[in-house]
Amino acid sequence: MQTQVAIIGGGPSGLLLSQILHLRGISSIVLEQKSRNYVLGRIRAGVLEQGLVDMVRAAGVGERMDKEGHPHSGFDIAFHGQRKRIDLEGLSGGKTVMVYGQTELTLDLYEARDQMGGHIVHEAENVTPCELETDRPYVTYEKGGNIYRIDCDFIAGCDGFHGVSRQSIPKSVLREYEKVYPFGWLGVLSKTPPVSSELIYNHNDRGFALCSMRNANLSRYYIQCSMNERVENWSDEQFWEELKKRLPEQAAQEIVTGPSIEKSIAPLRSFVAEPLSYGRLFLAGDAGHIVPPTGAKGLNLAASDIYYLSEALIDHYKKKSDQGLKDYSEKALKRIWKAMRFSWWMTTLLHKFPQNSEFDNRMQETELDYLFSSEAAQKALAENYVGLPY
Ligand code: FAS
Ligand code: PHB
Repeated sequence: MQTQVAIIGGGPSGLLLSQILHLRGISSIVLEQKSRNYVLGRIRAGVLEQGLVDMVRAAGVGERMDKEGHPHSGFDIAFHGQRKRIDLEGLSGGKTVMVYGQTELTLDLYEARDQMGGHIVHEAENVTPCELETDRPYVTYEKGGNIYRIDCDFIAGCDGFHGVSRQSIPKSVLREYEKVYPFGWLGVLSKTPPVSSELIYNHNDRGFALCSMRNANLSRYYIQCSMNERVENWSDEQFWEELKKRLPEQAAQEIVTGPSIEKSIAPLRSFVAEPLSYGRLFLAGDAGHIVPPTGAKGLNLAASDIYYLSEALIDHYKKKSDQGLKDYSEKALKRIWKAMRFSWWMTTLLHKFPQNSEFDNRMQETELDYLFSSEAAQKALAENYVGLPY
């Protein structure tokens, strides 16, 4: 087979790139190792920055998001009996975020690709990028006992943290930066009304907790747990009991509990790979970086990568200019590192670190006190949370 851009990975990064390229008359084939149901069964991000919302609308995929998504103009931070609202809209000069599940966005993207005749191969096995250093790269994959080859101009590695693309960059070229946090997040999705109309980030002596939602009858809750915790050790009742102990009193009394329809544990890490390009291969999204979900940046960073990469590919085909492709890695990394910093800062601010010294704990409390008392500090939080400019 022949295409202009071979895209490895059928998550939000790969699908959004394929959709944007299609609208500009650039062909692509998406190779996804899992089934579509498996991809759509994953529960992940819930908060979209304005930049991603704008991209989704421009890609012609925003109708359901605008109907079912919820713009949020602030969120609460609870700490030592206090509960402070961070007025995102007021502090960021009018910007808000959109609460709309990544799962829903992925479904919308799949449906748009289907309607426009998008070429997506599911259950593609042993996907292998080849001849990256030449101007005729190709990708092979196996399916149903057959081996296939796709000749292309470029390969987009949108295959997430455990994908094959980053591994295809020679170790002598690749630099990796990583911090693994000494805890994870145990998340529950339940068909219950959210405890609050906005998100509540809770700093508690027992550990961090987050109250989020997907819609008026679908709530998403997380509690910090030890990194070797196992989800089967947590009954729904145990989860709700622990969550209530970490919430402000009123929220703990008002929360509506119910059976979990999804329950999973995510490890927390900060990770960046440099460079994000090698020859004709370009990494985007989790294939190139991972942030702890505290700052709601993972999906939103994938979006800005796709913005830069799609613009660069369009310039190649429409303006015969390769400057965008040459600049892609450096440009994307500038925004990635700033989101990496914010996600690390918010994670350090809100979680219980077992190895912390007494001094470290006092620093954490003082950071929260300063945040609660300084508009300048809240402005800095707000401009990062709504999303730094592309
Ligand atoms: P994805 O990992 O979503 O997609 C990559 C795709 O590539 C997958 O479908 C995978 O099956 C496929 N693939 C992998 N290897 C392949 C191969 N060799 N060949 C072909 N296909 C291959 N972000 C937030 O902002 N907020 C959150 O609350 C949040 N929670 C998260 C919870 C969990 C458990 C995880 C893992 C991530 C979470 N994230 C969150 C981050 C998440 O939303 C990612 O940023 C987002 O999925 C990135 O999208 P992609 O880059 O498309 O990567
Ligand atoms: C979610 O709703 O899944 C969510 C929201 C905000 C975060 C992390 C996760 O910071």
